[in-house]
Amino acid sequence: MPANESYYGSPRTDTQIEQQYEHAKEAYAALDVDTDAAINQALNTPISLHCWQADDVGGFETKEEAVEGGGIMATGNYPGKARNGDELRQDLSKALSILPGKHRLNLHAFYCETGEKIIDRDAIETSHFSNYIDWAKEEKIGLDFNPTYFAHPKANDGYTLSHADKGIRDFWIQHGIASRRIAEGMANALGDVCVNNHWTPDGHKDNPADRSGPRQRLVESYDAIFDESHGIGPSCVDAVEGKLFGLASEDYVVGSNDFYANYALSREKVLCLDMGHFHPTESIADKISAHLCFHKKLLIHTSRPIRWDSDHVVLFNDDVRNVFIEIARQRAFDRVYVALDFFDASINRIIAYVTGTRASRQAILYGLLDPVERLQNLEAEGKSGQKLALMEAAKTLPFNAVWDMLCLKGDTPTGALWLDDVEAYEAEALQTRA
Ligand code: RNT
Ligand code: ZN
Repeated sequence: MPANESYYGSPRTDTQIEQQYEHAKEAYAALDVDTDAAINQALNTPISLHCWQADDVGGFETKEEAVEGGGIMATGNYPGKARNGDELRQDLSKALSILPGKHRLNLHAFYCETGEKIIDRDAIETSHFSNYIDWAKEEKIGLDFNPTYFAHPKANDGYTLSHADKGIRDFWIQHGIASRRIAEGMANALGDVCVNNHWTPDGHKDNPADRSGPRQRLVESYDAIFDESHGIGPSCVDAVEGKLFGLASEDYVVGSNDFYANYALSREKVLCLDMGHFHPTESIADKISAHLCFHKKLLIHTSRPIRWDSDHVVLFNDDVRNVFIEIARQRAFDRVYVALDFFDASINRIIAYVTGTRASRQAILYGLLDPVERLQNLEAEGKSGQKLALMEAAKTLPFNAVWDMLCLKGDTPTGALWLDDVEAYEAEALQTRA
């Protein structure tokens, strides 16, 4: 192949991309859609990249023996996973270099770097994340955080914050408080806010006789974590994430969506909706308008369940498009935080990051290109047939030309041309990892 060609598509000049864009711009303008504004907004909508795709949700704690599980599991053994913080940051820098738009890094507490010292979860501090803070400054991105209420000996019973044993609950409460201090510390170091998302695996495999006790204890534990007396400022933005079931909690999850929707509303916390955490025929796109009648903000975890909460790499499919069309139709982009949540250990992990992040940003752009004014006017006039037909026609507008323009403005390759770069990185940096 000549030097400027790629197995993954035909590279085009800026002029070619611009010319195609001009045609697309006209097609959208005919429906009152401003493609320039949509590109700008899509580029400026932050997407928080989850650190855990890089190492299959393993974490980097210094500990005596490995502890696994806690309701989530990555499957696959593709070579090259990040073995420490340096490799993780190196991989993320590579991914960021081929991703258009604004990003953040979403860290989990068990990615702390404590050197030789064993420091348990109730005692970790912002200083154990200083390498990430320095890196975030270099990359000019924000940081988000998550307490890790799993993969720990005190999570082996399947209960943490809702455990019947007060000693175990107290340990996890201290971890929750520590996570909030770290989130505040990271936010202040970067002059930003930090979304701190709480998810616990607590639940029961089969027919618990008491469904109420753990839920009441979970309320009390969270109330202790969020107590004002800790003096944690508003730069730590706490969110809570519910779930339908997990591995070994198939029958009962203490922190269900109903639980957290009510908790978040009554305690003024952000409600997190993960696309994989509902019955397979439920769509979170339909839930957004219901929750936004009451909640000020939502955190969306873009994910892709296949038959169950399998956390597959996000693709540009109807589910994720519908979520962002819905947010666009409600003009609610300033009321949602967007974060990714998937992990696939069976493919090149950089490809997983880039594919899932680009798909999420494509869906954001797709939502912003929806001819919402016209559609809502038609509906208001009772022209439901015309509305439906226009919705259908909008699906095949020249979206790709607008996306390519976004890539050009975001200084990244179009299509799948970035794969050449990832393959070079794999040969140079990943294949040497044992
Ligand atoms: C688990 C939740 C949660 C996790 C991360 C690692 O089902 O989706 O968000 O994936 O905390
Ligand atoms: Zn999630």
